[in-house]
Amino acid sequence: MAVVFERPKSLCDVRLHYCAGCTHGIIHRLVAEVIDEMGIEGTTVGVCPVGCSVFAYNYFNCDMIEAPHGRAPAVATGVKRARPDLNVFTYQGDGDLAAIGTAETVHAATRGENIAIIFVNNGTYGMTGGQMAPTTLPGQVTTTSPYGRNPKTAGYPVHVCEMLSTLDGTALAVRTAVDTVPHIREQRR
Ligand SMILES: Cc1ncc(C[n+]2csc(CCOP(=O)(O)OP(=O)(O)O)c2C)c(N)n1
Repeated sequence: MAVVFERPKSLCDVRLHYCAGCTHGIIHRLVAEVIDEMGIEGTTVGVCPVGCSVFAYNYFNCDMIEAPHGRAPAVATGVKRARPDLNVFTYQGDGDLAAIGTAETVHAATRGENIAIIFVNNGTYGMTGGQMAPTTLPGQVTTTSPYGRNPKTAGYPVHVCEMLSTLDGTALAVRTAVDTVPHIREQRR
């Protein structure tokens, strides 16, 4: 019988701790599928953030490093420069990447570091209870903006892809979504 669906080898056979409806599981799977497809599981190193995906090192079947509070691009830079033969990726939320880690993100991009950054933007600080994040949209309700984000007092959201795409060192900056099957397919591509 033909196998039509199976767990990627690069995803550990353990239960994910994410809440129902969270898309970290989908995105983990996509990353693992691509690692499998490229045959790079033995040469891949991932760097995890703070936030809900802080435990991503339990889920990927490759070498993983924990670098919380937005420092993942800096740690990934060190790994890639010391071992250019490795494939290095970071996996970060919007609180981690676009708030406390803005500087590391921008400077790794502008230096043109040869790493991949998987930026999971859910528009809130998920792990700590859904507070307003730098990427929260105007009018979006969060636990700290119960009447919706007001740009007059909370400022406007940071458009991370647009910001990074202005930098000469950025090789590729793409925004995709995982809310529908076509979007998931697009994201994988
Ligand atoms: C300096 C500091 N401030 C606040 C926190 C608390 N904290 C832990 S995770 C997190 C939010 C992470 O949100 P995000 O990166 O968007 O990831 P998500 O949980 O939504 O996947 C915060 C504020 C912290 N750990 N350190």
